[in-house]
Amino acid sequence: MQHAQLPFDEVNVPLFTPEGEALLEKLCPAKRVPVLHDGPLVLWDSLAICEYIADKVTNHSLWPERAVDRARARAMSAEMHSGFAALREAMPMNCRRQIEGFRPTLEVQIDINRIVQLFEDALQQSGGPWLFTHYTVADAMFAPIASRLNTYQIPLPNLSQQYVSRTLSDPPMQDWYAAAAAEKAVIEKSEIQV
Ligand SMILES: N[C@@H](CCC(=O)N[C@@H](CS)C(=O)NCC(=O)O)C(=O)O
Repeated sequence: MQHAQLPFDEVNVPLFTPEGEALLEKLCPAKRVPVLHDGPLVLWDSLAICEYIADKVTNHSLWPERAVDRARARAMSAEMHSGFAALREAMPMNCRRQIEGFRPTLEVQIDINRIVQLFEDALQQSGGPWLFTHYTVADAMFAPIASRLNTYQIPLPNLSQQYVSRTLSDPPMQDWYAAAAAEKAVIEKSEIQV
């Protein structure tokens, strides 16, 4: 939404606490985050939220211009949305840590390899700096993956490494990291020990 230059207010939901559960009960029929409230609309899914925001933006497209690129960007976003279960389980997003000595299992390495293939193909075709030249929904969908690759210090080929660095230095991402640094809550099950 920052890339779309749409103003919004944020509600912090402390997940896996009684307070968080009460908030989710009030805010989201699916009892999950993210959830977007826009007037009477309650939108409870990340990809649907991205599509809605992209629909709202007319002169500043959040999807690529060419139909074939839009199709590929949508396939990438959908693959992210429904896939990479092993990586998500083993490498929870954790903005506040750098984890030394993390060793991916075979299943996690297969997810990492697929993500690297997606990044390298898109960046070679577009020439960067974003997956489809300018910032699109695909970059938003992969921002948490870029964060995980950084947190768990996964070695990457050059284009993918540059892309992860670019994502982490993006101003909205920096805001996300600053907000995380200011939080005190810890989700114990997401604190991976190696
Ligand atoms: N399909 C949903 C998945 C959302 C989801 O699983 N959110 C997690 C955090 S990333 C959550 O809210 N977990 C809270 C819980 O399980 O109680 C989306 O992408 O929006």
